[in-house]
Amino acid sequence: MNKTIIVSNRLPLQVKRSDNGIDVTPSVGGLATGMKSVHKDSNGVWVGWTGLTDDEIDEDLRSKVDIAVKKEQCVGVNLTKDDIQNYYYGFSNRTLWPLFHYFLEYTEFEKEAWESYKRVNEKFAKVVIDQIEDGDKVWVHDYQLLLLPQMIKAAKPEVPIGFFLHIPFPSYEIFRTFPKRKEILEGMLGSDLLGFHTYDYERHFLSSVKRIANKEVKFNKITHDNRVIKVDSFPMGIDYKKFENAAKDNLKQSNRQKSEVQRRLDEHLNESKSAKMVLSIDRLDYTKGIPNRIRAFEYFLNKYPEYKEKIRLIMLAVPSRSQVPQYQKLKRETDELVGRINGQFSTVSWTPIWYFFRTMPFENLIDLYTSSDVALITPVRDGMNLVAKEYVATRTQQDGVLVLSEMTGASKELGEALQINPFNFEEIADTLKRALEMPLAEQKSRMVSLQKRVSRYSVERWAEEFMTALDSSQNVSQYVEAERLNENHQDNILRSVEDSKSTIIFLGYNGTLVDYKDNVEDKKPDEALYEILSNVSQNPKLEICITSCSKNEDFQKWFADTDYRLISDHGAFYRKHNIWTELEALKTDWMEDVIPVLETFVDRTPGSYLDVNRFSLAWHYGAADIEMGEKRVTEINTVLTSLTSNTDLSVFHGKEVVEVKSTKVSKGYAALQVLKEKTFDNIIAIGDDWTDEYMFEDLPDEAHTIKVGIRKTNAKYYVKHVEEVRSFLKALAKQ
Ligand code: ADQ
Repeated sequence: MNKTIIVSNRLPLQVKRSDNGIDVTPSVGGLATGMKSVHKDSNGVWVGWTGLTDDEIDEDLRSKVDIAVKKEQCVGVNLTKDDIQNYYYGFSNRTLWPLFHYFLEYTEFEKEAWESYKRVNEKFAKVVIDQIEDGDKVWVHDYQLLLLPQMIKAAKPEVPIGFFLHIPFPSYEIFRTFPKRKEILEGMLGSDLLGFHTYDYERHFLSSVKRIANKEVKFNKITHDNRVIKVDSFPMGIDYKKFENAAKDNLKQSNRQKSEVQRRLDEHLNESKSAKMVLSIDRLDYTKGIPNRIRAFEYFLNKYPEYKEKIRLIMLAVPSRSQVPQYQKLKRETDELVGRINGQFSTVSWTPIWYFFRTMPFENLIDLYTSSDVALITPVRDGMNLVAKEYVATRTQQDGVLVLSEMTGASKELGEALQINPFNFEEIADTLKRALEMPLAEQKSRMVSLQKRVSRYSVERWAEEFMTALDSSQNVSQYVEAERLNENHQDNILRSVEDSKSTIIFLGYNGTLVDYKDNVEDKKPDEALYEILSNVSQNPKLEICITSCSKNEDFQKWFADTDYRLISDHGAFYRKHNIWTELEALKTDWMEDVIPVLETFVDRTPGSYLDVNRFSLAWHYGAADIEMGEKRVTEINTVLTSLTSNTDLSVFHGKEVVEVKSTKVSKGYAALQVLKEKTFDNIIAIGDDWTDEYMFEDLPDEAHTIKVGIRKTNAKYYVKHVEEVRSFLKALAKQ
């Protein structure tokens, strides 16, 4: 059975040394729940680090770990202490994490950590590749493994690879500062589907792909290495039922069944009718806006003193990445702030902040969620924030108010929450007051809408939709309507040649017969190509016509010793039996009027330039800022269309170029002229660029048309590479 290989930095397991060797317990986090249908229920495999480094265990124990994790359908990637220091605490958490959360001042870049990051991604690649069997798919998770998709794709090009980023993707202006920006993008582009929590992250990513990696982006699709990569947003959900049911059970419990935490919470709430509780839960991370929240709470107590002795902020912070200096600093800062405020405001019977610095069992989380009137969630940057959704799921009486930072991914979905800017203390304080005083009816109407949405888009649904999208991303024909040329099609075309009296084959040149090159010298035909063409031309039923944008002088040099028909200069010149003719006596006096117009665009668009050809003008914007270039294309089109109306001039938009030329200069037009002078009862046309599209369109319907590369096309079939064109020609020659 085909399986999905899930890859994340950590396995969803707790592996601990115990007296009898090794103890493995599955962890029950949100991701593991979401992945259940992909992993446990369908024979999937999860690849990741076990949490124990090579230095901590010997060979004997290692094999015990391997056996124990295998039982859980997992495979461990062996990492050393040094890997964890450099790849995990180093590059992942001191470089990528702060950079992607807009903390440029915390972003360190060390070569050693980068090298380790590459090395560890390779270690993961090796383990994943070992697991791959025919028909398998791979789903890679998160910022620790950004290079992995490309490493897998290079070894296993046919395997569908999905990637999901759990943290924000920063705007281009931030991402561009990063020394290894291109390598990171190339790594991610090994995927067939890239998922983000929100549309904004998706948009930021696409902008960097366009501007830094210089790839063709159309809507949410990227063309890269002859593949179409799909980018989409999949907002991650939670295991809704689990939280909802636990909250229902919590309400039903008798006094005796209550936990110690619940009893303490009850004590506070029973102190007076107006006692209120405000909750915050997060990992102790500088992205979560913890100091801002405490300061805003201090501001609140000063501004609204009537709440003293009535309100309590319960702050639960999970220890996290304590080896990274910024986290140690944050811990000190948080301790000091809590100490100061408690010192300043506490009375004999009241402390304003209860601060817990530890993880808590699930039951206690539920105690906190169900007992709090308000959840105050104030990250300065957060990919999604699941705590906000968990709070919503536990409010089974539909009361309670969610105050949520607009800098979280969750804020995009949770429109009924009271949203705040985490940098604005006054706004936080006022919103907290509003939340505390919100009438029950309003609380309910907001909570009902929130619950509807959060329960519908659960973590299971998230995983399901991602997998469905991964399956359909494989279907390139959704994007390219042409069919991939297969053996059957090829046999049909070969048979049509055999059955014909006389076949003409139109062949594009740069990008069709030779790999695409900019420089004339590099475009010269190689010996293998001469031989292939010569073999094809031995067949008396076949005539070759090479069509190109190149200049006729170059073509003449390269093909002087042959008798092929040649069409050069976009279709302006034609050679037959070694004699060149101009296809039309073409006027060029229109250029005087159009050049000044295009020059104004050159001046206003740094990096663009004007190419004055013999019969055409081309404005190239490939080296300009790509988004500005595309904006200018719309302007240019408007200006030129009005300028060229009532003339036989046309405006063409190609890849990073806008071209003005006579409608009589086109490969399609030239090909039709060739067809007029001799009757061919069979036509084959192969080409790669946008000028060939006019030929595909103009040729009779029964022509066999083949596009090279994955782009939208008028051709019937497509192949991916020049090599495939060459092998098609070899097959043709063998006939
Ligand atoms: P995190 O930054 O870890 O995740 P979050 O989405 O809030 O942030 O998830 C935290 C999880 O830990 C929640 O399920 C919560 O219940 C649990 N938790 C928090 N405090 C706890 C405590 N003291 N004891 C026990 N459990 C606790 C990253 C990104 C987020 C993104 C997620 C998922 O930073 O933006 O939402 O991945 O993609």
